[in-house]
Amino acid sequence: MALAERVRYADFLSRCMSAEQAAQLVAPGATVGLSGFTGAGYPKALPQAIAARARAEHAAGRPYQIKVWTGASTAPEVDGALAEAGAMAQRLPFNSDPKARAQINAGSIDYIDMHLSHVAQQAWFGFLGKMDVAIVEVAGITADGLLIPSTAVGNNKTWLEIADKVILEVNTALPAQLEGMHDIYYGTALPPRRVPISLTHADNRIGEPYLKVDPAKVVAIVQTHSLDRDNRFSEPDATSQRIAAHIIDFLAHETRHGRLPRQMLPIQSGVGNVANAVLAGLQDSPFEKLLGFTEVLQDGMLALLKSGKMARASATAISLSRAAYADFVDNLDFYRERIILRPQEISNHPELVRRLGIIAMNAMIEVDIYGNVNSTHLMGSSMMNGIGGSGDFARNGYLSFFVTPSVAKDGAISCLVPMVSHVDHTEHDTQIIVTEQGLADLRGLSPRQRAQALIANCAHPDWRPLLQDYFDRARQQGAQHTPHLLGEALSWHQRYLDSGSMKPA
Ligand code: 0RQ
Repeated sequence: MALAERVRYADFLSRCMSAEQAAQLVAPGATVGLSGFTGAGYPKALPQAIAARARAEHAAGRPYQIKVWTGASTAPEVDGALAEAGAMAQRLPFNSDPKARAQINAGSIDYIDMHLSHVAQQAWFGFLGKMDVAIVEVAGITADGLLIPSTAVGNNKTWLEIADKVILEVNTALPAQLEGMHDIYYGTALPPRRVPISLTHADNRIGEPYLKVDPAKVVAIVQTHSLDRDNRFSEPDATSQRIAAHIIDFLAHETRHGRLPRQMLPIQSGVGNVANAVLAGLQDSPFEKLLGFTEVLQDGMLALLKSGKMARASATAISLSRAAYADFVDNLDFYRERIILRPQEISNHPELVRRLGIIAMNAMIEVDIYGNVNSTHLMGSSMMNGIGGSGDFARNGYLSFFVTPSVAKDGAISCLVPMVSHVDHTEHDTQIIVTEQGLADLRGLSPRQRAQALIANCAHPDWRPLLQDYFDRARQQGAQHTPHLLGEALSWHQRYLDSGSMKPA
């Protein structure tokens, strides 16, 4: 498709150029705001052209690195390419790319792992420094110079506002009928001038379908024609299905006891196989007219919309497998009525998560016997992905689930441990912990009661006696509010690092 069909704002046509030319506009040391959220809506060409420029500069003996801010994770063409070229000095707020992760853990990229709802406002407050260039993928530009957003909104509104210069990647592979799906809220102001966000139902529209940009800041328009990465998941395995079944039984139980309204509250679901298994489980559940209020809309939620089980879903990104994307494009008129894509400061906003009574479901790495949750670090020091939106939803939701298989690495690691090696969600922020073994409802329990519930319901049978033994011995000495044996509390992790298993010899 010709670029002119997508770029209807005549002034911009003279600013069209190749990705290589546009990469020359990104100076060494620049802070660059990229579009992109969980493998959707990221720029496809510029990051690779910047990586090529970095390699050329390095070959000529000149330094070249940039600071990269996004909505959330991107794709190999972005984080992978930039990391491989040694082009990233700083990265925030979320990464799941293995090449970038390796450099973060080697200490060569400064990684700032943030709550996703915090990013836009902290950028506005000036806490993160100044942004030089925003590089934002769009589906098109209207005759009035408004931007038709892509498959993710993320932090694009903020990047377009705060950056000195803007480069737009117009992706002609995106369906033009995306127009009208987005809801960009321009009512956020800085304290002390903030007003309540007037969203009272998950499916309210409170903004406009377009992103705005000051045309004077647009220094380049680059055409691309390629799809988002294939966001594919394996079929739910037996462990994820058991975790999902525990959650769905629990929701039915809570409804029967009047602690959940009959009309199920809106659902947030983290990414991954367990999340997809829960959504698949909801397909056969008694709940009707479900609503999604989440950050990433994946295959499982699209299927719920398609079957009519879910009425509408609000998110900041659509990350689909190729097969689900084909269905999405074929039925865009149907989905446009049912999907609302918002900036991540709104999709993840604590005010809204609490007001709407969201049911939050997120995966974790490990949990300790008192309910502190580690979502980010392997063995205390090694970054996996980041906290993402898990804290935005878990802390403020009506109900919050954290899920994990009870063991990792073929049983060498217990995911329930005496003390977590890193804390993302404290005992005050967690409610319901689920493994394939069972579910521990920690609401209203004291620390000692929590420990007993977690050990009895969530531990793998191979590890339960060891956890019980730790807890029993801790109960025989020291203060008894949160009994611990400090000399032993992290010994399980140390043993794994030393011997490849947490189990005592
Ligand atoms: O390592 O691949 O080397 O074997 O950790 O584990 O089982 O592949 O985990 O894909 O379900 O992700 C928490 C990371 C789970 C994810 C996390 C090892 C394990 C493996 C990964 P290997 P799995 P999943 C919405 C909300 C934070 C962000 C979030 C995440 C690797 O869900 O990033 O919630 N969450 N966002 O072997 C040491 C343990 C371990 C362990 C597993 N206890 N100790 N290693 N592993 N358990 C989305 C956004 O916010 C954008």
